[in-house]
Amino acid sequence: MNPLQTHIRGLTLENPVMNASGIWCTTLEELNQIGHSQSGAIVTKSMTLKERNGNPEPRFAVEEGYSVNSMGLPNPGVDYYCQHVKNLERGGKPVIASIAGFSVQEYTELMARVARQPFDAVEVNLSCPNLESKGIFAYDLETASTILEKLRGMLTAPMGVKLPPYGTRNEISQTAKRFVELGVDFVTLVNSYPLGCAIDADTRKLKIAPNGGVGGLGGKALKPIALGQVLLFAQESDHKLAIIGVGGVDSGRDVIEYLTAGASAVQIATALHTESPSIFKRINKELLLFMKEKHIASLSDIIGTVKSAQ
Ligand code: RRO
Repeated sequence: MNPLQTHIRGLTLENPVMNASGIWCTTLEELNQIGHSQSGAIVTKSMTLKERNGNPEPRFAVEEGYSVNSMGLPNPGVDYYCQHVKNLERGGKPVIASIAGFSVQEYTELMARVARQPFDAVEVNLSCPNLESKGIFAYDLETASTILEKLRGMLTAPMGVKLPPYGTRNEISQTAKRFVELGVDFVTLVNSYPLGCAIDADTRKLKIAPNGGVGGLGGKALKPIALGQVLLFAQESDHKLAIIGVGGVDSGRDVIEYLTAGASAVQIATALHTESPSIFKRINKELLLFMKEKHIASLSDIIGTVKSAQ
């Protein structure tokens, strides 16, 4: 048996580490590179109905311990991904389509198109931090529920939702319980924290240009925030939602922490950008070594097994 194998509802992954939407996954060439790597799955850039150039540069700053971005959803459009998914060099891995609309109707249209194609799951992005005038759909549970109720009926494959960090336990509890009722299969926790900022002390300049220099905070600084969301979503959903953890993963130990908190898999964003898709091989090697040292035969032996500090 493969000790790294894991499951996200109906999906089987040969290992629990994959790219996060947005990193190394916009063009066919990048997606094929993920396919050839030791990633456990391939996630696309969030696709919109029409092609987008995204925000003006500079729009992504990688700093010591964190990153800030305001990409603004640059992507070649849903038809590009629908056309290329059939020929993707996927290396036997599941392919997850990430979709991002600007209205309920747009989400419906996007789902109608991807549901007809050989994607293995759909991750509905309700948490893009960088659409200045639009707000974040996930922070409005009623609108989010309207979208997800419509989409659920259109897809037989697993449907997940990418969420932003929430500020209260109550919001997490209400969201988790509603998503279980709506038949959501998995949640991806979390998207970048929406109001990050990086400034250069020498020049006193903001490091990214769009949206007044404020954008999504990712990288190591996001990890404790994301871990808290994973822990609480697992508890508040009574472990009925599968969870993919994302935020600051760049070692085998990080993966163990997310799995212990309740995730079944993790995604990598900032560290993948810095290190390239060879990162998956390194992290899987670290994971295997950790498991051997601790006599852990299978990842299912640790998922959701967090212990209290006393
Ligand atoms: O493209 C982006 O600006 C972006 C997206 Br869609 C997202 O979901 N998260 C993020 O940090 N940036």
